[in-house]
Amino acid sequence: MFQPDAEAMSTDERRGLQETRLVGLVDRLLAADGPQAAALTGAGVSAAADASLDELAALPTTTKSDLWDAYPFGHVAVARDELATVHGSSGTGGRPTLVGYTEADLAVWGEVCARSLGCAGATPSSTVHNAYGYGLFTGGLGMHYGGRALGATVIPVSGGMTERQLRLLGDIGSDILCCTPSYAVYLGEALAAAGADAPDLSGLKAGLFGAEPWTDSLRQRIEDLLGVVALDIYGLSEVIGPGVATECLEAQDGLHVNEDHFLAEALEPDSPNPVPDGRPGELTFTTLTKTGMPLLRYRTGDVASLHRGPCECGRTLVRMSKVSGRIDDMLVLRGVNVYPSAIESVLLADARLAPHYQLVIDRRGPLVRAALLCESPQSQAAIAGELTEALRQRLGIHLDVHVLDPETLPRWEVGKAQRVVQWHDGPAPFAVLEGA
Ligand code: DLL
Repeated sequence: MFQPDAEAMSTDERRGLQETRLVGLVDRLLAADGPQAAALTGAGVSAAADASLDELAALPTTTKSDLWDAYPFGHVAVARDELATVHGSSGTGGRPTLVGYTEADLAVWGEVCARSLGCAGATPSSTVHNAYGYGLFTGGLGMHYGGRALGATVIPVSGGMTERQLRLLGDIGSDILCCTPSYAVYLGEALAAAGADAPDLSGLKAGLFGAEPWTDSLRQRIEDLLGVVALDIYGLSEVIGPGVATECLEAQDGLHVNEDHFLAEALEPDSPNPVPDGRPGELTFTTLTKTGMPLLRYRTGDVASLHRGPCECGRTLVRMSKVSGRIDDMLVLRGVNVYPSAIESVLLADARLAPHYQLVIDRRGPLVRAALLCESPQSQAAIAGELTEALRQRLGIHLDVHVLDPETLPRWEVGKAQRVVQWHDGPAPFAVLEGA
């Protein structure tokens, strides 16, 4: 553990810390007199002492559209010259979101990302191969600061140039790999394709894969391809970036949320109330210690459940399940609700299929239809039939399944995989769907 005092703190002591920090946060928000101060006074909280953890559900929530309404810097709570840097997300299908960080925020970010690396077994003697993109995206620099805070050696490779990545991994002998899960698959396939010329990656022990949803089935594929323990790391720019929550090497069972900095709730849809622990809800975070752009009860749109109780690694932090999807990604197919991740699980249970797929949501007619495009070198018609049946039996949905030749579907060497394609009108997004 990078910070055992914080990560393994007794839950009572942590609650006391959270309580104090919540009051401090509300104080900062009221003093900043921005949109969240208006929401607080609107909810009857005009003094920081009025806020308490017991009454958390009475405090206002914040949404992405609140951030857009105050774009770019309306939620910044310090003088502009106190901002050390700005990151953000390009907002696939939406508008960009910008997040300002003070020096203090950057220090916290380094610490929580160092904790994530610690979850993967990294130590100051580790070498971290960081293939998350460097730039406005938080993945690259966040894990970079984490590696530096840990005292490890960071290789700032960023995304792309796969052949060079493999060579560096072998030559340097890095023990920790950081990248998206889809890129981990890509690297693993490139390694397998290199055959006898493949570099020796036996030094690689664990990977921290995140920034996009992925399933336990994909974990298995990555572990087989790269010979690493594959761990999930979660985060979002608005809250800080990577380092919000991470799975541990010991249990690989739920992501430990750094809740001394990011108070976690799972909320009922369209309601300020939490769901019971263990049930899926909308992940919502309060940034207890942030100063640049602190957020109260920020609704992430990501769906997961929270679990309390001891973990074999010794951390006492609340754990979140893997993210099953984003609220707005949920598909309703003939009345059945399903997240793309459930489809991924069924697909990857069949070892004959490659871990690449595209889900096309055909919204041209009154009835939403969906097609699943995947790849296999063998018995394509038979596999398509079996997969259609497996999806019907396990998820109760009907998809038009197309099994294509290997290497036909898109790959993402840089950035996040876009597995779901919306088809509203115009030509088919993939030739195989022409005439559908
Ligand atoms: O993706 C931060 C990050 C970088 C996390 C590197 C982990 C590793 P954004 O670009 O703002 O920040 O995107 C945040 O990505 O709301 C989720 O929908 C999704 N996401 C991030 N991590 C995971 C994950 C970074 N482990 C959005 N599982 C979030 C599922 C994830 N979804």
